[in-house]
Amino acid sequence: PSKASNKPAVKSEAKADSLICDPCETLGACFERHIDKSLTPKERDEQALFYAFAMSVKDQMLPKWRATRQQDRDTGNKKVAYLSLEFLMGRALGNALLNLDMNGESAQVLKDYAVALETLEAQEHDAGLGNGGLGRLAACFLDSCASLDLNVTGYGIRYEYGMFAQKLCDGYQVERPDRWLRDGNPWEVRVPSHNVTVPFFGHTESYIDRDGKRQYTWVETQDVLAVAYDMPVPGYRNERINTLRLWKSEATDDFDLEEFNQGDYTEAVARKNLAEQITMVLYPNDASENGKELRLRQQYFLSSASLQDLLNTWVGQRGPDFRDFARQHVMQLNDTHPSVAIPELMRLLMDKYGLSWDQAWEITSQTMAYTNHTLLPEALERWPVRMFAHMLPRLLDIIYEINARYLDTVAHHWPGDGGKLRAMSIIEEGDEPHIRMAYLAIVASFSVNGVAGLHTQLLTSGLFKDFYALWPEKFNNKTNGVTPRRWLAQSNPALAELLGKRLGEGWVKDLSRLSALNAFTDDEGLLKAWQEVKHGNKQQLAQLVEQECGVSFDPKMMFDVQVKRIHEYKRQLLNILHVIHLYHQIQQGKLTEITPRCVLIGGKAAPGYAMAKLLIKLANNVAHMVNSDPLVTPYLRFAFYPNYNVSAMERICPATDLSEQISTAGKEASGTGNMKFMMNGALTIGTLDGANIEMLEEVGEDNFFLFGLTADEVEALRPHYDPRHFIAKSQALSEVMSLLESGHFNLLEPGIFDPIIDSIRCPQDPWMTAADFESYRLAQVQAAKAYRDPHHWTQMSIRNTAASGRFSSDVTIGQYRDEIWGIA
Ligand code: GL9
Repeated sequence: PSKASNKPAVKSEAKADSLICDPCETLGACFERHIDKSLTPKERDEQALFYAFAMSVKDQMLPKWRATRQQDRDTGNKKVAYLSLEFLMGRALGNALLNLDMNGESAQVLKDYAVALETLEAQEHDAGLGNGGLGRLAACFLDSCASLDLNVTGYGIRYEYGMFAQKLCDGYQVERPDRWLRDGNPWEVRVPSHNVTVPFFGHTESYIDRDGKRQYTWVETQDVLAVAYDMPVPGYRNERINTLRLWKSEATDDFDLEEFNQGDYTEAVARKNLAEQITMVLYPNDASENGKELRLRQQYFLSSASLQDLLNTWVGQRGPDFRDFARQHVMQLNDTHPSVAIPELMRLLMDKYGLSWDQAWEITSQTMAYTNHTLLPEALERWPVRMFAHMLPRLLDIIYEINARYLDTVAHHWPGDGGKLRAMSIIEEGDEPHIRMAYLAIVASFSVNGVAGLHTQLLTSGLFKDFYALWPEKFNNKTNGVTPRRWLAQSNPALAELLGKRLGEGWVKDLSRLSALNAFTDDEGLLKAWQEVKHGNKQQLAQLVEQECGVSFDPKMMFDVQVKRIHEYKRQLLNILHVIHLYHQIQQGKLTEITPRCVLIGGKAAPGYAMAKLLIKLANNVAHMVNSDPLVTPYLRFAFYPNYNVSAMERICPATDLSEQISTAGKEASGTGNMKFMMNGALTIGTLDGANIEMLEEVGEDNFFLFGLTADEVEALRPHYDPRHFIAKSQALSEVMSLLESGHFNLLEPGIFDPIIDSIRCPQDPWMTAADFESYRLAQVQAAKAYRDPHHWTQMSIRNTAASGRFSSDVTIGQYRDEIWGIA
C-alpha cells in the first residue's frame, strides 16, 4: 500500500469528528439534545435514559479522544499494542464519570430528570468479554495505561455474545447466552476507515522475482472483513483518552463470488454466516486448552487485523520503510492466545512489504513480548499442525522456518543432544504433530514474564527451564495489580471518602500513600469510622444476597467470601468442607467459642468441566441444609451467589471481612481478586501461592491467616501422598467425610457427590485437599477468634488496606513501561 491507501482514514475521521456535538456543549445540553430532541416522554424509560446519558458522556470525551490520537501521531513516541483475546471491562459509565471528574455535574444534570445516577448506572450491561483474571487484568491495565498517560492501545475481539450468564436450576449451573449488545452499545464507535481483510485457507505458491529472489504468496484464500469498533479508555483526571479497538468479523462483498456468479444469490448471502461466526462468541473456558478450529480462527483474526492496522498506520505516516519500526513498537501478547501474531508479522513484512527473512525476524523478535499466565499443563496451547496446514498454510511454512533456525541455536548450545532438540522443538512430534505456542512465543519474544514472584520462579526453574538456560535475559517478573479507581474509589465510595478525609485525594493516583494509614491504627475515631463504613457496605451486600440468593445475611456476622472461577485447583471444595465442619459442630453443640459467620461462594464453571459444575451443586445442597436448620442459622449461613461478574465484585469486595485465597500452592499464578479484597480492608486466609506471598510480605504474618503446604512441600509429598492418613489424623475431617458419605446432603439424589468424595480420597488428587484441611481449619479458628475482638480486627483491616499500595496496577504498568516497553 502506498500513502494513498491511508487517505480514506484521514478523510473519514474528519467526517466522524464533524458529527459530534460542539466541544463546548455542556453535559447537560448534550443530554437534553439526546433526550428532548429524540425521545417522546413515553419513550424515556430507564434504559433509554441510560443510553442517552452514556452517549452524552461519550460525546464529552470525543474532543479529548481526538486530541490524544493527534498528539500521539505528532510526537511519534513509541506505541504499545496490548493484544488480548479477552478484555473483561464490566460497566463503563461509573468509571468514565470518576476518571473524567463528572460525578458532580452528572448528579446536577439528572436532578432535572428525577432519576438517580445509580439507577442509570444499573441499566448498563456488563461488557463480559473475558473469563476471569486474565481478561480483567487486561481491563485494569488499560485503565492504568491511560492514567499514566501512556500511548497504549488494547486490541481485542468484539464478541457478539460475552461470558455466559449463569442461572441455577435445582442447584445446578445452567448457561444462558449473554447478548450484551442487544440494547446497543453507547460507547463504541464503528471506524470503517480501519477495515482490513484477513485471509484464511488457500495455499502457498512461490516464484522467483525480478531480482532473482524467491518470493511466496498465499493464494486462493477466503477473506474475511475485520471492522474496527473503538471504545474510549479515559485516564484518571488527565487529558488522555486511549482506545480499546475491538474487531468484528463480517463477510466481504465478494464472499463466495462463485455462487453469486452461478446465480445463487440468496444462498451466497446466507453463507455470509461463516465469516460472521468468527466473532460470535467468547470461549468460556478458564485455563484449559480448547483445540477448536473456531478458536484458532479467532486468534488469527485478532492477530492479523491488529498487525495490519499497525502496519497500515506506519506505512501511511512513513511509507514502507521499516528501519525504525522496531524502535517505535511493542506488541504485548496476553498469554499465547494471540501468539500467531508472530508468524503473521513475519508474513506481512516479507510477503506484503518485501523484507528479507533476516530483516523481518529482527523486527519481529525485537517487538514481541509475551506474558505467561498459568503453569497448568492443560492450559498450554498446542495446535495440530494439520489444522494450521489447512487454515493458515503460509504461517505454517514460516513457523517451520523459525523452528529450523532456532533449533540450530539449541544444537549449538547443547551439542549432540537429540533429546534436547526434541524437548525444545516448537513442533511436538507424534502421531498427530502439534505446534507448541508457548515455545513459539518464547523463541520470538524479547521479553517473557510471569505474573507473580513465585510464578516466575516456577517458570524459570520448571516449565521453561531450558529456555531460561538459553536466554536468561529474556525472563522477568511483573506481579499483577488492580486499578484503585474501579476497585476502591468507585466500588467503595464510603471508604474512599474516609480515606480522602484522612489522607487527601492523592492516593487514587499514588496508592503507596495508603501506608500513611499505619500511623492511625490507634486512632479511635478512625477505627470507629472504619467499622461504620464496613458495616454499611455489609448491609448493602446483605440486601443483594437476599435478592439474588434468597438467603438472609446478618451484617453483624463475619462475611467470609470466596468468589472466582470454579476450579479444582482453587479448592472451593476445601471451603465447603469447612462449612460442613462448622455445621456439624454447631449441630453437635460442640462449638464453644463461636463466631457467627456468613459464607458466600460465587463463580462460573466452564460448561464442559463436570467436576466444577458438581462443586456448584454441592455448595447449593450444603447451603440448603445449613440455612434451613434454625439451630444452625444464628451462627452460620451459606449462599452460592449466581452469575458472579465484574459488577457483582464491585458490591462484594467492599463488604468482605475474610477473603478466601486457598489454592494448592504453586497452582494460582497470581490471583487478582486477592488484591481487591485486601485494598478494601478484608483479611486474607490463604496459602503461600501466587501474589498471596507478596501480600503477606507487605502486611506481615500478624495480619494474615496463613496455612497449608508450600509449593515445594506439595511437590515433595506428591509421590507418596496418602489422603487416608490425613483423614485419619484429623477428627474434624473424618467427621466431615462421614457426613458427606452418609448422603446427608443428597438424600433425594443418592450418589451424586461420589466423584467429589472419590477425588478427596484419591492418592493422585493433584490438589491435595485432605493434606491442607487441618491446617486450614486451624487458621479458620484463628480468624474466628480474631474477629471476636473488633478493635484488633479493625486495626488489622486498616493495616491490610495500608499495605495494598504495591498492588495497584499503576505500579505494575510502571514496571512494564520501564522494564519491557521502554516508553516515555
Ligand atoms: C490467570 C491465572 O490463573 C491467575 O492466577 C492470574 O491472576 C490471571 C492474570 O494474570 O491469569 N490465568 C488464566 O488463564 N486465568 C487466570 O485468571 N484464567 C482466566 O482468566 C479465567
